[in-house]
Amino acid sequence: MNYKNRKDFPENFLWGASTSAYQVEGAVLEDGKSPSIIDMYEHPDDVADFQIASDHYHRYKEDIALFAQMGLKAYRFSIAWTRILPEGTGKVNEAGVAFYKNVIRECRKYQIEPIVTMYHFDLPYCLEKEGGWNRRETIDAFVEYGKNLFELYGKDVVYWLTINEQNTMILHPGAIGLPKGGKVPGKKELYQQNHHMMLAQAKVMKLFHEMVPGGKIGPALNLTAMYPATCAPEDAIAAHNWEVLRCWNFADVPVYGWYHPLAVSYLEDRGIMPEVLSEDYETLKDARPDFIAMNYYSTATIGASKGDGQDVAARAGDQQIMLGENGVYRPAENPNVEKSQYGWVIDPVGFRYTLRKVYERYHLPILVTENGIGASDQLEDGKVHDEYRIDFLKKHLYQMRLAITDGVEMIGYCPWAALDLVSTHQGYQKRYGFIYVDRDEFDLKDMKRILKDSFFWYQKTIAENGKNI
Ligand code: BGP
Repeated sequence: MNYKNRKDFPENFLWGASTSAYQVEGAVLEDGKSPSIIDMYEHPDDVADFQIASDHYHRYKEDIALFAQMGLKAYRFSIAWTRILPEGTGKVNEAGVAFYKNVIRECRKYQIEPIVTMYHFDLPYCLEKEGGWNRRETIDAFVEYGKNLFELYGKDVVYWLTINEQNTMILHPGAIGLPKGGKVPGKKELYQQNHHMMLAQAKVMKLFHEMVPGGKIGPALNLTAMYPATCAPEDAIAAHNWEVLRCWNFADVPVYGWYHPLAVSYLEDRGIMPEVLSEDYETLKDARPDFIAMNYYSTATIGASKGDGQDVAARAGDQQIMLGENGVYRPAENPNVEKSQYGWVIDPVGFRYTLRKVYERYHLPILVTENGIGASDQLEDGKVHDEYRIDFLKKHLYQMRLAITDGVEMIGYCPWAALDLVSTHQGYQKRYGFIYVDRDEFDLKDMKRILKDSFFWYQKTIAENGKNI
């Protein structure tokens, strides 16, 4: 729909940026922190690991001062469970507690709203060794971790995210790494893990509302609209299949307390329905998020499964992510969209479309917790001319402004990433930040922070509250 006038971004719009603990902090075994699964997983030999990352653990003051200079109103970061409870449960590690107190205090010093992700792919390894999310005990461990966080930081943090991209962890477990010599768990096991995470999330949201009056909490999923490859009805059904199985089934549970009926039929038919106790439904129904957080990078285009052995293919540029499923859907090319250097579809209009769908479905305000373009930025004469990033963000914000005009209620926008950090499969070759971190894969150099052109563009955009968009 075209409009004569576009609505402005809301006055208190949270212009932010994001990171996650394991990708930015480094100091993986410092000050009492224990390893998480990410630290123990196998990663490609030719890219940086997470030992040092961007050394944010030691440089957070300098980094947050730069975020303030950029004008950020919000900083989304994750707390490493393994810094707070190195044994997964039990004894609290004071040094870890102090680190995040300091991060939050620095944010508040500059009137930056801290947005905390409780769990960003980094389950304590000690819990994984005992069975991880396969066990119901891990639900209790997550609730205990949540209770600690709400006691420690509930007074200072309003916005909380439970679990980052649960759908990625379940649908593409290899995307975050695999245990050494290990194999991807089977689907039945993964959906059982999913159910336990759903219960953990519901219990934590309930506890949060009891412990942090006035606070707001929500899930952070990777959500994306699907296009049918053609106007063939079979393609439309396939696109709907995958949209439900990939997105709505993960967001319906926290909001409505139910598994989508299409997903239940699929799971039962394939013999991979998790064990669900009758009291579990009460637990799921007993909790509700205050908002939906979503990570958006791309849309997908979907054709009907042909069952000819060629439905499944690796996502372009990413051998860890297999797309397509016999009898469900097969991925298709979309000739109407561009792609990034890494083969990711660039679709700003799809962003508006996804925002509309999410709002229409859940009637909850939306916080965008990731969006951005990974590129091999080049440092030349002390500058990084990342005009492709400016172009990407500008186009996405333009479409978000249209979504706001459409009536979608937006809380804020936290692109990925506040500063350069380790990409899980491409290390520092693929960068996302507004701030360049001067290190290579293995040569740490001086880790100097250098402001990219996109930094100044975002600074101006925030100062004008998006009027230039
Ligand atoms: C999201 C994750 C982030 C980040 C981002 C970019 O799925 O939540 O942690 O990794 O994707 O991904 P990549 O670094 O693989 O390009």
